Amino acid sequence: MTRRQATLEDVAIEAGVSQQTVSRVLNNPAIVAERTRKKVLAAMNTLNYVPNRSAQILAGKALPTFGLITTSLALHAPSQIASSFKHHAELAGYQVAISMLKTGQLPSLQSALNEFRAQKINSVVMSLPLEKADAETLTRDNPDIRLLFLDVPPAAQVCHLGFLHSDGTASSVNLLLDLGHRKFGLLAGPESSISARLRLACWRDTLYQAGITEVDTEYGDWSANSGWIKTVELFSRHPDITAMLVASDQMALGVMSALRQINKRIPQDVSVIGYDDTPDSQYFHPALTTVRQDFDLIGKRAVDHLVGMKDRPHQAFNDLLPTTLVVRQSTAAPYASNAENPLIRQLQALVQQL
Ligand code: IPT
Repeated sequence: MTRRQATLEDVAIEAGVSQQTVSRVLNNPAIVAERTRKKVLAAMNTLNYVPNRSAQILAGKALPTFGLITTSLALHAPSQIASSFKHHAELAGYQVAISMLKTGQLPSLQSALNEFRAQKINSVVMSLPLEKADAETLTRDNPDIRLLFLDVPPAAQVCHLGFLHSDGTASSVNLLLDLGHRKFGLLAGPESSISARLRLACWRDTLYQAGITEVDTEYGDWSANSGWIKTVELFSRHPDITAMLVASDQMALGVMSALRQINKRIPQDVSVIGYDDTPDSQYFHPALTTVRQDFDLIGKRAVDHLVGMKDRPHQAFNDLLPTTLVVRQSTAAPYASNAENPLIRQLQALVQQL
């Protein structure tokens, strides 16, 4: 015998609230107090309640669902962001519909937005790199949708939540300079990526300020594979590099593997600093020194913004979260300057006497 489908009334009785409250949780969870919302969601769970989405759409109601348009989730950082956004959206009573795009071209972005619009989804996070003009066009052409961008130039007149790259990049260059490094190799992300360009510009600025102007740069595509290939290329031109700045931990994984293959020890011969601090990075061998972007925080903040943007949908803002250097075992003084260290010189003299 099939069980009768639970109704909205059943949920209200189970949760001890009015039917109107249940309906609010379904259509506009942000206006319901967190405790009440949790009680109603728990009752829905217990009763296996299935909301009638098509009726909601037919009634012209916006769904308590956020859209997420993201770049490849095979990349570690965007998948961390998606996971955190989904987690915090659920806590706030929202589902997340995901659209994963191969390119950030305007026509494919617009059709992804149209698809969300057809499903009555009117709050969307854009977790992929977009140029200023493209982000502004999408905002202007979709006034009925709240758009929050995670990777656009800070000058764009749109709603922007991102990371402040300058803190982390400058402190990683300064750590290496303080350790005595002078021969740097840079592995940037793709030139099409806004954040990759910002990180590269900041590395270079900090190095130039320290008088280091001759620095070779390679561009990867964020994958570990590109990290491997570009490192081999870089070291075939400059075997004397002692410090590598890498624009993502995933590429740093490939960098470290390539360095081992060409018989460079990390950190004795070459120091490596990544960018992201995805949870796996502390288990790289050696544990990776890297720049931390708080992916849990950006997911939570994105939810807060989408809920808050209800009243002021298109007032442009820049909310930049800090980045911090996390020093682990992949960085040390360069081998040559070890020889200049008085303690090491004394030890070497001792060894020679033996
Ligand atoms: C950025 C990551 O730092 C980088 O490693 C790569 O995965 C890239 O995303 C993919 O677009 S994080 C982004 C919020 C700038």
